[in-house]
Amino acid sequence: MDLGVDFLGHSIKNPLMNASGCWCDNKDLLDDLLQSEAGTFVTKSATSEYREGNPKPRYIEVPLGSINSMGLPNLGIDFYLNYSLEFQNNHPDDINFLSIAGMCMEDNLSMVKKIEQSEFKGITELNLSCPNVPGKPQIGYDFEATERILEEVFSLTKKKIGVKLPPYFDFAHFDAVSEILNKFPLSYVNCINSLGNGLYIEDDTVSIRPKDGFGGIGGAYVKPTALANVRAFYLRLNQDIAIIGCGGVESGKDMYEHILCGAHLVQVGTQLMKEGPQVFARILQEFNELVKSKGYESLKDLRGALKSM
Ligand code: YRO
Repeated sequence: MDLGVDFLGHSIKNPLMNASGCWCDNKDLLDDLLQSEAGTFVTKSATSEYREGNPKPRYIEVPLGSINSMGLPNLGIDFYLNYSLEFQNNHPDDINFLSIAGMCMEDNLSMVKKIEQSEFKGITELNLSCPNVPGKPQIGYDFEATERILEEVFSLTKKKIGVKLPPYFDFAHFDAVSEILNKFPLSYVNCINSLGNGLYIEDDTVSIRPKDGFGGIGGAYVKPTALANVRAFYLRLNQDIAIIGCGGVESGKDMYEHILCGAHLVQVGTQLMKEGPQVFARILQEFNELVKSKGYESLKDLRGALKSM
């Protein structure tokens, strides 16, 4: 089957890519993604300046997934923007995603301005798990702050912007967030970021050093939550807002389920960290066999086609 996707007018050779934060924080890792079978890629969430991030160990793999409290280690917006500009010069028909997660509103707005003033033709992903005022939850869980940041961002740029959302668990929250997102000319939403502040214990001890062991959960643990969020937003958002699915994708079947729920593109995080960039070729092959056996002739027929009982 032809796995090409038309994503907001850009043609992408297949729907698979990395999840932000995974295999994308420096030039060598990003170059590995370019060499892989992934259809496109997203860079590590950037801040205005370089950040060392939290003390290690800050990421561990566990049998059913991963836990992390990386603390936003990144090379700063200039590096990821320059990498993206060089990429588009060398691959004029392709696009990539540039993720930003400012440490405060000003930080986000100055990065958006910088991107606006550049020749960047790809899509900016605003990570709504970025810090809010101390004592408040992350922006994505503070609906007034979510609306405020989107108002500010869209007042500064005409370029394409998507948002990375944390997982939501309540229909009232799906409704409230969708109502806000539908007010803006958003390109897409990406569901989901890691499931916040889990705790993994080994030998009576927490398994990562920062934050007394609390960290974001990824992998098989989060797939049902990820699929629910993809589906919930697919059913509520304006038709012209695309969906990226992220969470628990280890196999062609997982990728298939995300698209069935409404995803246009599908991201691989924990499994990419476990297996390396060869993961994309394997999942794509498994996906291809599965859609063929199910009798689908195009991705368009599959997308959103989840059946009710
Ligand atoms: O710790 C991280 O850098 C991190 N880990 C995640 O699983 N998701 C994220 O969005 C981030 C970066 C943003 C933040 C959680 C550190 C505020």
